[in-house]
This record gives sequence, C-alpha cells and structure tokens, in this order.
Amino acid sequence: MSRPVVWDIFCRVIDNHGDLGVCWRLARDIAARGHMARLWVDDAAALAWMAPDHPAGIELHAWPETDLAVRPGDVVIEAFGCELPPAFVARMAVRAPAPRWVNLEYLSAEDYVERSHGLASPQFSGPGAGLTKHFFYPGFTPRTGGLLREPGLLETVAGFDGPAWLARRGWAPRPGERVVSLFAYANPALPALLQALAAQPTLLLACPGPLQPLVTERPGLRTLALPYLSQDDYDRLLWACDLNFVRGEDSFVRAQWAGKPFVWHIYPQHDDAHRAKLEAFMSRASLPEDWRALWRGWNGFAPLPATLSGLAQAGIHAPRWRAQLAAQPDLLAQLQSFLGVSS
Ligand code: TRH
Repeated sequence: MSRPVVWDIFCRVIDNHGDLGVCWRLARDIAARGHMARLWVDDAAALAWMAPDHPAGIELHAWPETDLAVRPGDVVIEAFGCELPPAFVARMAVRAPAPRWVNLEYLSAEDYVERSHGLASPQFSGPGAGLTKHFFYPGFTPRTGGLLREPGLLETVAGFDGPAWLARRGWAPRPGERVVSLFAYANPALPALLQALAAQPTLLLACPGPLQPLVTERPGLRTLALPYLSQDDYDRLLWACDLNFVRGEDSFVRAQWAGKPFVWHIYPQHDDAHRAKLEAFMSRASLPEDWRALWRGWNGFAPLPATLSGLAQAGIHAPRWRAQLAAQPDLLAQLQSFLGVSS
C-alpha cells in the first residue's frame, strides 16, 4: 500500500474515558508514524482536557448519523465492537481496493485472546456483504496484538525528571514523603486504603472521579485534588509517582510503561467476569503474592491488607515486567504488519 495511508477509527463512548482514550492514542500513534487518522466519535467532549492540542495528521469528526460523501480510508477500525454506520459500510463495500476492516477489541490477559486474535469474519449479508472483518486483540504475549507504545516512549520515560515536573506543577512532596496517584471507580475500600497509605508519609494526588471528594487527610497522609490533565500530563504524572492506582484499560497500560508499582482497579462487570480477568493478568505478569493481595483487596475480592507490604517487591517487579512487554512489537506495528500496511 503506498503512503500516506488513511485510517478511519470509529469510537462510541460507552461510559468513562477509556474508549476515547484508547482511540485517541491510536490516532496519535498513526499520525506520528506519518499516516493520516480520521477519528469518528459520538461524544468528543473529553478531548477538551485529554487532548487540548491536536497534532497534524488527525482529523476529528462527529459520528456520521447520515450518509456522507466520503471515501473510506485504507483501513477502518471499529473500536470495541461499536457498530459502524451502515451507509459507511456500504461505501466500504464498493471501494476498490476494499478497505481493511478491523475490530479492535478490549484488552485482556485471558487465554481466549490468543485463540481469537486475528480471526476473520466474512460478511455474507448486509451493506458490507463481500467484505471481511478481522478481530484484533491487544494483549501481553507474542500471540496477541500487543500494547500501544508510541516510538521513543521508553526513552522519554527514562529521561524524565519526575521531581522537577511535580515541583513545576506545584505538587512537590515534602522531604520524606512518597507520592501516590489515585484514579479509580467508586470503591468501598477507600478508607482502608487511606489508612494503609498513612502508615508512611504520603502525598496522595487524587485524580477527578468518584473518589476524589471522598479522600481525606490524616496524620501521615496529605492529599491534593488534581484537575483533569491532558493525556501527556497524565502520563507524566504516572512516571513521576512512586505508586499509581489506575483503572480501566488505557491508564492501566500506561502505568505498565511507567515502570512504577501500580494497582489496577478493573472495570467492574455485572456477572463478576472481571474477577477472572484480574486473576489472569496477575498470573500473566507473575505479580508478587503480597501485591496480589492488595489488588484483590482494592477490587473487593478480599479485605484490603492493612499495610502495603508488597510495595518494595512490586518496585523490583515493575521495570522487569515493562522490559518483558517492550520486547514485543507494539500494537500499531503489529496492526501494520497484520494488514500489510507500510510504515
Ligand atoms: O475511564 P476508564 O475507566 O475507561 C474505561 C475502561 O476503558 C473500560 O475498559 C471501558 O470498558 C470503559 O472505559 C468504557 O479508564 P481508562 O481506560 O484508563 O481511560 C481513562 C483515559 O483518560 C485514559 O486515556 C487516560 C485519560 N486521562 C487523562 O487524559 N487525564 C486525566 O487526568 C486522567 C485521570 C485520565
């Protein structure tokens, strides 16, 4: 395929910020590699804080409610199973050559991901009859699609001066304080966590969300309520902190690239399906046992441990796990080779 390659990314915001967060990162990565990304989204409001600067190479569009006279791109990404507008699919079906059509799935460490990654779904009826959609699964092993990791990310993290950045933002810890970020869903374990954090002088930087108004200070624990940051600054926050509490999908991945200890608040599902997903990741990453106890406690599957006794070991584990992940090609590089799209 000759350059520049045009990628259409379709995103529906179900709830929270992960759907858009992942799609925006993908669009940025595409643009950074010299391609063109058109992001079609039904609710772009969060981009006001997540992405105040729009880099060249990205076009932002409202979700097309009616047919648009637009030629579909070389690649069409249907994010997280959002259903593409039928009129757009009809245009895909008459485009020559046909666009490559990919359903980008949610991230999981479960075994089914390796089995399902790359599967084809030929379309026998409807406006896309004749096209073939492929399922592309992000993941943590070589037989998955990998994780988004823009070129140069780890070098940037390595050269980052966290204390200076925190000081510039006005969020510097006092001497002897550790710095912890908190981004989470509603969580009844919050009081127990605050107590455990206070066992050692801690500055807790609370991101917007349901827990932010509930975070209270006590001896040993100072807190600051942060505003919503841009994705770039949120990344820097993760790199600057000694420990990060993250949630969902995108912040969870970015915490792994930060190479710092982190605790994942998994997106809760009604049937408790998230429990198997949590366990699958913990064993895939070979998390230290003490640290797993904290993860289970934070996710409501066990009482929260009274202390963060696994923190030191988690600090050794995190950069090793990052190095293991970094040995695999990143998600966009894998997508490109899967689709035969030049970079
Ligand atoms: O917001 P989330 O809980 O999103 C979730 C998950 O993706 C979940 O899997 C999905 O099913 C659900 O959405 C619909 O957490 P996540 O994935 O970390 O997304 C948050 C995004 O917001 C991420 O891109 C980081 C970004 N962010 C900022 O840019 N600035 C900030 O200050 C903060 C706190 C987050």
